[in-house]
Amino acid sequence: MKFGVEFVPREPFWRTTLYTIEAERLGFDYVWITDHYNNRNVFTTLTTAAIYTRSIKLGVGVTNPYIRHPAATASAVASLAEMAPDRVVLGIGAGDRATLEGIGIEIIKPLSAVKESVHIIKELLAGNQVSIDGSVFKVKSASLNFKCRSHVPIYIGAQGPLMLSLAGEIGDGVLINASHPKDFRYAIEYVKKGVEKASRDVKSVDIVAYTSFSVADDEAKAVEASKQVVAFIVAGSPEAVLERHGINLETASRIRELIVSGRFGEAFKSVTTDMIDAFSVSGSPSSVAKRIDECLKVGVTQFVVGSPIGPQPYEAMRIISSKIIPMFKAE
Ligand code: F42
Repeated sequence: MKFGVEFVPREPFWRTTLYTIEAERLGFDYVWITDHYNNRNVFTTLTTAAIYTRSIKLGVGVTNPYIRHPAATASAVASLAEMAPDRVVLGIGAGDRATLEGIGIEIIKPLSAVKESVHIIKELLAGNQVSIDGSVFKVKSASLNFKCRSHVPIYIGAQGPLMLSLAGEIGDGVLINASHPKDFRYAIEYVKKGVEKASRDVKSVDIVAYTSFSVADDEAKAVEASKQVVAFIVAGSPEAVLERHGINLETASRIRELIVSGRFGEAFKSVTTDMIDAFSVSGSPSSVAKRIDECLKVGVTQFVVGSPIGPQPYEAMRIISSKIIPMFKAE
């Protein structure tokens, strides 16, 4: 099992950089930086991280075809790969609807947009000239004026069945935003459909659990810290997903209303134990290790610890490094 850590660049650069340096020192294989226009820029953040680290893989986690044209994304990752050869990984997905709609960008034909983007980016990174008359992108003639120095694997951030299948068909990896083995089992079935369609080996796809994670020596503190993130996940989850986990739809809908009306404290208090179990990996080192093991058994090959990481993220990273990673690296 490979281990990654996700940072949302809401904080000043020095802090994300410091956390990334620490993640590398503590034995994490990957750092993934999220991409939303209203946070600090993903490429600037990764560039700074590249300067101060030597080996950790630098993941764009994830960009989308709407905020930046795929040709511009290709140029950005190729530039980053020049600074950090063999360390750059590009994640791309449909994009966060709420954030994009807020600035007037509509997610049109997301499946085609991601598929065509991956094609454009791969060709440009390979040094080829691209022209495509796609259903989303019309590229007459594109090429980069410089060579991409190393291979940049392309991962697809996917939730829906068709996007998961597309990831299996064309991705070097798939980033699945979930925390429960049930969800990974469901998702991997669709990834496998794409793998079969393309006559590939499932082992060639890195299956990444992009989790909401919280660990502390004190189980109760770890669980408490995950409530805020879980409340937002519950509020944004489709009914089918809530039903898969046996979540009471009325309570979920109440949490959604409380969040929409800005009554966050009440929303967080309404989060139940089964919601925490379904939408986060939270608890003491031994209980989270058990969950990671279950994920491994259903086919996850990279485990990413995402927000909140723990009541004290710095301390949580140390716990993961000393008590959890060694259990899975020894295998
Ligand atoms: N989004 C961000 O904006 N920033 C991030 O940093 C980010 C990180 C991230 C990490 C992991 C991850 O899994 C997702 C992440 N996301 C992030 C969210 C991501 O961008 C997507 O919003 C999220 O994955 C949900 O997308 P989805 O894969 O479920 O795809 C949606 C759009 C969907 O509805 N998919 C359907 C499906 O079955 O997969 C397909 C819909 C479809 O078929 N559409 C047709 C088409 O051609 O695309 C026709 C629709 C039309 O418009 O005509």
